[in-house]
Amino acid sequence: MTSYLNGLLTAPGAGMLQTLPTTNHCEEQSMTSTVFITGATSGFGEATARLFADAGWKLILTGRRKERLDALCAELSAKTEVHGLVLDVRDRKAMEQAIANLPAGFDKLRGLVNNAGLALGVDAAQNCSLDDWETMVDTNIKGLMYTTRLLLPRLIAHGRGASILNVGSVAGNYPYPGSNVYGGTKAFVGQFSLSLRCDLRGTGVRVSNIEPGLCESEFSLVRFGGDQAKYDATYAGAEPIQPQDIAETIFWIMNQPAHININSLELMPVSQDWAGFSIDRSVKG
Ligand code: NDP
Ligand code: 8X3
Repeated sequence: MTSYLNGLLTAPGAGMLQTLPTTNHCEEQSMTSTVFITGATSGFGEATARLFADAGWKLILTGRRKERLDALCAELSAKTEVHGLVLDVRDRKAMEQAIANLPAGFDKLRGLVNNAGLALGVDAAQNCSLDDWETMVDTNIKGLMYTTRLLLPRLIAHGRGASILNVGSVAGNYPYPGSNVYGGTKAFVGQFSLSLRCDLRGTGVRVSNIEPGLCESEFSLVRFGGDQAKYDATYAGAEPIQPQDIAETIFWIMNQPAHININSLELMPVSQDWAGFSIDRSVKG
């Protein structure tokens, strides 16, 4: 379900009451815009791809799972032009090659959604696997870094109205047991987003970081190694945010008037808040 109808763009959030006219929303509306979305084979990335397709944007979609990517590209091709790239964001050479060789018609970019990412495990640091830590760093930090650096020239060439939307997390803002390296990678995303804004001064390119809390997606299956019971327990009774909610938030941020930059946007389901400081009461006097 999309939340914009007949030229009306709706502010983010479910059950929206407030509608905003698209007129003057962005000077670029009249052009066909292209957005590059990493991690479009499930969750936020897939929902975001669908929403931008409904709005007529051209899509460059990436992910490692070819079958899923092919199916999505085929489906969305009925609505817009789509270019699929089976890519692992950790593979710098493959990223360089794919981005250098974007086909005509997809080589001018207005938007980048740096979404591909993952968490592996919730073990205490002293019990974690270094391999898992490296995978999170390579994906959430280095993959995002490669994508951003390689696409920056195209976004700068677009200039005013272009935007980079990074997907951070509440885990980058607040520590919780087992967030260790995952939280660290998302803190990087937040600080990198702010720093990018400084470097892009004068280019017209905007940078935003969304920081979602509990959202229902394959994220938790990946995090718990495919354990469906842990997945179910994570979301039970919590009414978590859905990928469609995130897609609408991303769409709203990237379609703000060209003179506005949403620096960061943190969102949680109403059911989630902060547990408060924890205290170890086993300390012997
Ligand atoms: P999903 O697991 O549903 O989606 C993750 C996407 O990232 C998939 O499309 C996956 O595709 C892609 N991906 C993972 N690793 C790589 C890689 N090495 N190269 C290319 N693509 C990769 O999870 P979400 O949609 O929930 O997560 C999207 C982002 O949102 C992540 O950055 C996550 O950290 C963040 N986030 C998630 C929250 C949640 O509670 N769900 C909350 C806050 C932030 P494929 O496997 O095909 O490569
Ligand atoms: C995912 C949200 O709270 O599991 O980034 O870290 S959380």
